[in-house]
Amino acid sequence: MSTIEALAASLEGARRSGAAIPQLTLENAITLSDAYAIQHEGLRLRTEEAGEHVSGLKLGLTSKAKAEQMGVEDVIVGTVTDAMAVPEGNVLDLSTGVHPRVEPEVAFRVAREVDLSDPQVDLLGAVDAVAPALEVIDSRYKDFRFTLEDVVADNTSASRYVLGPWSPSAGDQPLAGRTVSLTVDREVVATGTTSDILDDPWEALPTTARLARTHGHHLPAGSVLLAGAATAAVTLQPGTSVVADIEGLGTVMLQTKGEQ
Ligand code: OOG
Ligand code: MG
Repeated sequence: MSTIEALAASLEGARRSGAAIPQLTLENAITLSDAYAIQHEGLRLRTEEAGEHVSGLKLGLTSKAKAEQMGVEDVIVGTVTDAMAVPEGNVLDLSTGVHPRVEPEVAFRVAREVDLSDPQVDLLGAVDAVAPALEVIDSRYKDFRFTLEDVVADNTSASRYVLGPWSPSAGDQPLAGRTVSLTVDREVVATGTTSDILDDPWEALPTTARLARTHGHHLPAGSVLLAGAATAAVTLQPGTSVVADIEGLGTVMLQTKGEQ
């Protein structure tokens, strides 16, 4: 059994080289708590050693479509950094990725600093805006296959994200029941509804607070929370234009380039 540090380093190596590795759980007995320790060590490599800054948190597997696609049922949490944020309008170069996929999401802005270790934390009350988002996920494992513990260790496959326009929003704005579509080069490739995200995207706030408290995640002021995909993810190809449209919230676009 390798150490937490060695396993985190092998995932980070796969991310940097673009060469997928075997699932950690094939050779190592990893508990969920070990998996989050590996995730946190991977984040430490990216922040303390590589100078990235935490820009928010993300939930994964909050929709049935995603749970079924990946064969993993539990909701998971990961961390995103400023290096993962792709400003809308920038072209994402895919030549350094492993096997990226894209999925449509709802994002929340958490305006003020919150103490996620506090069981009484009012994360919902700290949200001041909502936006359509695209998440690029890129598993560091071969064939994009993993167990719950593998994907948690791999920071929930986090790779990149793009945010659309923020709409000011307090917790009372209805967000359930809105149609979501994902379009690649003007062709609709996936559709769903925001109700697919935990029945209501607002549920992402208490869910994040609970998972963050259990697994030791933090959120600086002004950070983003990605609530999870509403549809299955779609393989991202170079030289394409991807748009997520969320009814009433607007659209967000990502353009890609790179070698096929
Ligand atoms: C795990 C990450 C899932 C989501 O929105 O459900 C996720 C994966 O599918 O690789 O980000
Ligand atoms: Mg996602």
